[in-house]
Amino acid sequence: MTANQNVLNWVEEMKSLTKPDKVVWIDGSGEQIDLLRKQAVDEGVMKPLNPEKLPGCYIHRTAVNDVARVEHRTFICSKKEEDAGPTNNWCAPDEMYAKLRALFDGVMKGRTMYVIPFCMGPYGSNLSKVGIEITDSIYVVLNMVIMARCGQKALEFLGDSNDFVRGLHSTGELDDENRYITHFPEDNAIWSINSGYGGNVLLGKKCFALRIASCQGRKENWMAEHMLILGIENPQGETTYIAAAFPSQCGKTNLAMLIPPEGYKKAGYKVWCVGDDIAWLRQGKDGRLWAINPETGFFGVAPGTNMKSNPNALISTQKDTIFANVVHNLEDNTVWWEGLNKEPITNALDWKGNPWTSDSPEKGAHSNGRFTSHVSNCPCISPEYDNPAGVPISAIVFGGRRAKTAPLVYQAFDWEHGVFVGSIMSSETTSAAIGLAAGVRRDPMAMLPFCGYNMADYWRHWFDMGKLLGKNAPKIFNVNWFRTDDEGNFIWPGYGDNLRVLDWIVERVNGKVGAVETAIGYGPKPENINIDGLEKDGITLETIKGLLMVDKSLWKEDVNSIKQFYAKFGDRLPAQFREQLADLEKRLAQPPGEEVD
Ligand code: GTP
Ligand code: SPV
Ligand code: MN
Repeated sequence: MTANQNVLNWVEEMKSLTKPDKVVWIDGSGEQIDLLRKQAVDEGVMKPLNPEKLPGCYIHRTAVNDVARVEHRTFICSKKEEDAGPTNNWCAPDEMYAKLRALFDGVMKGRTMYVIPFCMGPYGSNLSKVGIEITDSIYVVLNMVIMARCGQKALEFLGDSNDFVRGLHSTGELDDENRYITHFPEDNAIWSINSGYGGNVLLGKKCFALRIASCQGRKENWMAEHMLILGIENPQGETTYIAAAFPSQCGKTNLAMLIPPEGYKKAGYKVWCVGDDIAWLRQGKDGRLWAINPETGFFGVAPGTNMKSNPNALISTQKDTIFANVVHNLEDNTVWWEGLNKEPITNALDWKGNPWTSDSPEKGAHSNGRFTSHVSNCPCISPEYDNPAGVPISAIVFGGRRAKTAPLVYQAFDWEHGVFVGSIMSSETTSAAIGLAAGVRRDPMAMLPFCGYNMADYWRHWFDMGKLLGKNAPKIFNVNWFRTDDEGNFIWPGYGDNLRVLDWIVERVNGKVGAVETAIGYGPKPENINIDGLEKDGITLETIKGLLMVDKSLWKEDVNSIKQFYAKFGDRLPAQFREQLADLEKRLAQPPGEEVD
């Protein structure tokens, strides 16, 4: 398929290490994929679902010990430990290669080795990059062809260049004590073994597009971020693009595909999804920051997805989708998960494959059960999604799950303050990774598990990008959809109604609305959050005032925990953060500020 000697040599080397019976190159053709789907069904890797109700859809189950990312077994193997930094697991490259060579030696005996050339980003974009994933999992192949541009064209885009990311994966024995998700940023290499769960094995996604790409971006003056990208089109037909970083399972897919509330729809607002998980951002010729979505599919959380919360995501899963770890409804050979609908399920298998009904005490789907579907299935996919230039970003939004401290929305005073706001992000942990302690953890820029180098250097890169962009830098905001009342219920209705908050953000970006200065940033005047039509949810101006309230005593506690977190980085912590923190403490000690324009 290629004459590129760098590619051929590397594939040959991996072949002699893993010793497969057979090698199959993925060319990206429909015929080959159809055959592989049939083969996967024959091998019992996945089951075809009801062809009338869910055409082209399949259900797969991972091993029960293999349902999410494994942060404790994920390594950044840079030569120097300090280059991985205090938030990553580190191992010297030689040591890790030696350990993994032993595990990979002969691992593909009796198996087929698939070679998947893929391109992250639109062909022809100066932001796009090629990777090659070698795997012995047909499930990986069938997911990769949804999630990335795969096959012959990716090799053509690479030409005879040696600049490609080398991904090696084997499901091995699925032994969780020998599970390793390892990254060698200095070699552009990723080695992953003993897992079959998407986030650990679809190497184009978190491993390449965030961990390796974050290192590449630092060297090449661009950014790889855990961000959705969406466009908001106003009734005049002008579209403003926003990139938003929320930690795993904190609402990126939902926000990226939101359906405007009735009033906005009637007025002519539209929301376009460019991406739901990852953004690569670079300064354009016009000086602004432009973003592409390097992926071509959604690897979305199934539970909670329904026709009310996220119709666009649900519709995206109604054809040509691979489901993992959800309920298999045997009654009509379809899928189900908690929060899909209230239909009683009488004859089904749960995510582990055991008989299950609605009366069973345990949940039927795993809370990290996922769907893999192509972006073209999404009714609101942006017409700009495949544009090699990307889309210009006007606002960057950070957010997390905070029951109390963080208000519904606030704006950073400027870029430097915005980087500080991103660095102090924190969120309640979710089931997207195995073995995380329950509670709140710091997750700067939603990149804690995904930054491929020392986070202190990563923040410095953010400051440098701000300098580069100057007056063209996007405005930075923070949101929190997850404040709860005393009974633990979410106060803000969320989902489609989040557009009401994005509306304020867009108005701020376009200089059309004022704000009030609070201790933590610029907040909206409560009456500037549009609540028309929310009376039915019991939302009043008073509710908004409550949601926007900055509780200074909680923030003072937060300052202490920020100091502890920053202390991990020692002298490497950017000096700007010490100033920002001192300014925050000063503001927390002062009376509230003035209204500003
Ligand atoms: P990853 O794919 O893990 O990166 O997750 P994500 O950030 O894309 O999160 P996703 O949109 O899949 O949402 C995760 C969970 O949060 C789901 O259970 C959603 O129902 C819930 N959720 C999303 N948006 C909102 C919201 O505005 N309010 C509330 N209360 N829940 C939300
Ligand atoms: C996340 O955990 O942020 C995901 C799912 O998007 S995974 O691909 O597993 O990382
Ligand atoms: Mn994610």
